[in-house]
Amino acid sequence: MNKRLNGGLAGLLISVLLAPAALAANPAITDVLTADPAALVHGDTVYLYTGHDEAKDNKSFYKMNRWLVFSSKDMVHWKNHGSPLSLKDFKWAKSDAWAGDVAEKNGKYYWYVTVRHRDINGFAIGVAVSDSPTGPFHDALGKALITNDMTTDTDIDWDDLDPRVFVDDDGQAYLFWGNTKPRYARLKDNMVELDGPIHSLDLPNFTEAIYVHKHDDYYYLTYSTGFPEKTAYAMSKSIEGPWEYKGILNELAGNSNTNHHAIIDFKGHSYFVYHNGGTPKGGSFRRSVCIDDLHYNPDGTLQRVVMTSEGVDPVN
Ligand code: FUB
Repeated sequence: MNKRLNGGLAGLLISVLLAPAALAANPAITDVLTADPAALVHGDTVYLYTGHDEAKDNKSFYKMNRWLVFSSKDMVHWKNHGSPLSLKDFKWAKSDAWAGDVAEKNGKYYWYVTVRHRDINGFAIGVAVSDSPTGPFHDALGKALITNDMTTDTDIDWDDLDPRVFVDDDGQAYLFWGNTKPRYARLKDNMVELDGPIHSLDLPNFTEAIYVHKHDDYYYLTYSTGFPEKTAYAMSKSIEGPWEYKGILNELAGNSNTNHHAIIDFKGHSYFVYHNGGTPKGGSFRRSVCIDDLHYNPDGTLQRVVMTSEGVDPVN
């Protein structure tokens, strides 16, 4: 073999061998703008459910008409499953396909979403259902599950948004939601009816994006606080509280004035999934999902999230 060719092949081989494995980076999704992440672990796969920011710039407000689904087996490579749910799927909705959350129950997948109601003033929460985590989803009720006239103790019409659905170890499902005032209610086994009254919670400086998860012996309630938003958290031994406030979990998310998040355990690691405006021309109305590690202290408290450009390592 000629010496030059031999050197070229050897060089190629060395560079292939020394090349780093696929590395993650934040934002984790860059081919489309993604906001308000929700995440669901099913077997060896994570499903990521997001809103779609379509605003042309960051000067005006949100332009959001549909939701998106992605999946990954390693937290680094994400498959785009397109948009199996949009505003048009809710005949009673007017506009604003805002934040949602997904849970599995009895072999079906329930996607709770925020929209503005066409006939009842204010924001509302609808629920879509599918036999598959990637859809197609359809309106499970043909009407809203929560409307603004069900919660009359605030004088704003955007207090019924940002649903978080949490299914406890005993199978009981709970819906948490709210802006300004955090609320929750039990869900019936059919996942499309409330099972009892709507309760209010008392959390310091609550803005929105309430999220509840369980890890080992504790329940964690995380939420956006202030504006621009940081993420704060509280802990409890019971899903019904009382919740003990523990402080800030995540600082301002760069150039995004909102800080919507989800928390999952997957393949032995814990993750904080959030959004910032980290793509070119990104910002508060042009957001992108990011993923960083979440660490628990031995006493169950949470270490403050370190938001990184590098993102997380792949897991197998
Ligand atoms: O995406 C619209 C709204 O911004 C969400 O409902 C809030 O949580 C905030 O992220």
